[in-house]
Amino acid sequence: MESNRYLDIAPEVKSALDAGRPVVALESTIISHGMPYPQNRDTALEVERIIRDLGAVPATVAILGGRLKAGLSEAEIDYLARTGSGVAKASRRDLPVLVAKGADGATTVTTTMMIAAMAGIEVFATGGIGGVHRGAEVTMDISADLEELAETPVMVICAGAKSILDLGLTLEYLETKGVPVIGYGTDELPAFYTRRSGFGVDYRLDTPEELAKAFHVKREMKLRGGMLVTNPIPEEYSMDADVINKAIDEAVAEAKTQGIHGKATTPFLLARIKELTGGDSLESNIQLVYNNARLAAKTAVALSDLER
Ligand code: PSU
Ligand code: MN
Repeated sequence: MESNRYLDIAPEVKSALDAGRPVVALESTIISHGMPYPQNRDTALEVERIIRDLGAVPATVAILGGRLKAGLSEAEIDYLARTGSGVAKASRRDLPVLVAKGADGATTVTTTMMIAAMAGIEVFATGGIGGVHRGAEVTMDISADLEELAETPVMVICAGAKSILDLGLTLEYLETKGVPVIGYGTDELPAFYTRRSGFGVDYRLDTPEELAKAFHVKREMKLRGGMLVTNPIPEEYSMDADVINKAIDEAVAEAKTQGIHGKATTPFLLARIKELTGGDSLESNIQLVYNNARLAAKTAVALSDLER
């Protein structure tokens, strides 16, 4: 990979990459804007442990003091967790100014993919991605995450998308942009808190080896862009669809009444859903992230076997 004078790769991550050993990237907006303290810190550290236990190296990504970081220390993760929304949520358009100012930023799916690709990391685990918001035909609120998936060669493993988004339009957008949407062990797009959405995925693949092979082939063909793997939440942690959808509808309506827009929309909706479901959604959220971390670690291991 091309060197980048603004990028710091943690020593452990660097030596794994140099040796062709598996590495999994992790985002930091989920830490600062996605969960309350201290669950956000504990989850971020546990995700790293899960990945290590499965033989891969975790690389949590963020911007600290204007440096693009691939791999954080425990103290840096704790800092992002404690500071919460006091850290800027950094998407693609935010990078130049944050770096020029020497500021901090929590990376979204978009910027985590960008920094992972700069570092040479191919697999990235998170909870949910951004997408086409409900009402986007009027508001034009479409997450930069979808554009990044079209451009940047990183596999993103998530639990589908929350129905704060218009899932049908999100799939249409990804189709237009040429992004493969894979269901892991399912033909149906998972809806984050629930295993089903009623929308089909493009392909079902059933093993980490199959995921790795598809990504490897894409790379060998030099095809631009990423791949979206949607991994359903484990049955025992999935939520009642009526309960969660009612909370989501209410949160979306409140955002509209209060005139919330731009980068504040997603964090507002996530926080309101958490309040409306009284913390049940937080436990589901944590468990699905662990589940995605396990799949990402196994896939990174399979990919490094193929590419070595
Ligand atoms: N959706 C979730 N949880 C999250 C996010 C989205 O279910 O934490 C975060 C991710 O960092 C994602 C970002 O990349 O929000 C998308 O923000 P926006 O919709 O403003 O693009
Ligand atoms: Mn948006």
